[in-house]
Amino acid sequence: MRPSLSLRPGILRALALLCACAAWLIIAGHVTQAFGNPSGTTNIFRPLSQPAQEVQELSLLVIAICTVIFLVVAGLLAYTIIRFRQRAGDEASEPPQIYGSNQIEMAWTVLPILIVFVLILVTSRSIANIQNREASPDALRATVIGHQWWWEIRYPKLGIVTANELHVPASDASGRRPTFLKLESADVAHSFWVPQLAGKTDLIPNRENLMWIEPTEIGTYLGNCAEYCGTQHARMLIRVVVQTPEEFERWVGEQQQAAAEEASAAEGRVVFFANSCVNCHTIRGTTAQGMFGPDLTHMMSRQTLASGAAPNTPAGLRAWVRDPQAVKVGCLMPNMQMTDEEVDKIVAYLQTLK
Ligand code: HEC
Ligand SMILES: [Cu+2]
Repeated sequence: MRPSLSLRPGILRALALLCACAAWLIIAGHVTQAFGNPSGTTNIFRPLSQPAQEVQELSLLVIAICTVIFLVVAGLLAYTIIRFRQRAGDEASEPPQIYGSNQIEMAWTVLPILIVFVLILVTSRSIANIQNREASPDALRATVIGHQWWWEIRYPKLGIVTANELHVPASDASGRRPTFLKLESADVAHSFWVPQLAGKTDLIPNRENLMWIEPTEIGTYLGNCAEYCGTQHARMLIRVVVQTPEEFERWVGEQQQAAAEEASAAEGRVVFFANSCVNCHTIRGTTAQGMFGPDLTHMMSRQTLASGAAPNTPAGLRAWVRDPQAVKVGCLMPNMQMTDEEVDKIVAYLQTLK
């Protein structure tokens, strides 16, 4: 007799339904996140480079082992529930009461230990493979600094500073060209995550973290900040542009040059330097040396504005300079309250920064 249970089947059923809904929401949320956008460019199950491939192989093995365990346990449970359920006329007689079994106890102690041991071994092997990779002296090195809510990208040896788009050469038959990244933060914790290239690595204030990538396919890879860092965390997107070694060299050459000085943009330059833009932005070769916002020396070479918040088109740029708060609410560039005329002039100037 179980009066307390049988009295409230309605409540129990409602609770079970609630749990099922919660579980479904959590699973659905993870699946949508994993499969992200339909083109698959942020799909964790479609790695295109080391170390993401190594991570994926390990994950598939772990998922496979867990699936087998789940099927065995759930199968036995379902079998027991159906086979030994209470049938009509069972009330009177209690089933035979058995005390334990040493064989079964041994089996369910030893088997899990073996499984966990295998998982520890394969996981340590993958971690070692990824973390022990040494940079050759001539390897490309870049520093990525997380800011609320954009990425500063520096190539110290090459003398390049840019933002939000990391350019790297592809490895191919002619040579291996891994890029070693030093990750830092200017404010709060962020996390660098480009799913098709590598796992996540955090950017922590007052700390240097290291990671490497070695893409082999030309293309643009998309990523996100993966550690909640404030209002515009969701629009702190990162692009990794993988180029042939020749294209990469050309890009390096262009980025190393000082800013262009085109006569047509003289008026806009005056407005830019008369405003406090210079306190937050650097334009190399000029007196603008601000470090708070992205380096604008070659900003027209970038595909997007404000870390993927808007496309880098004349209209997008105009909207941004007019009122960044309308494009990326809460971002750390204030509305500069400029007249239409001033906006036009500044945008004309910015467009010469190729
Ligand atoms: C208080 C500091 C500050 C001032 C002043 C400021 N900016 Fe910014 N600016 C920023 C920050 C921070 C960002 C990055 C915002 C983000 O992505 O969240 C930014 C982004 C930009 C970008 C996009 C760059 C890119 O590649 O994504 C442009 C262009 C820009 N600012 C132009 C200007 C101009 C023009 C002025 C002057 C009229 C100006 N800024 C004044 C802080 C400032
Ligand atoms: Cu972030």
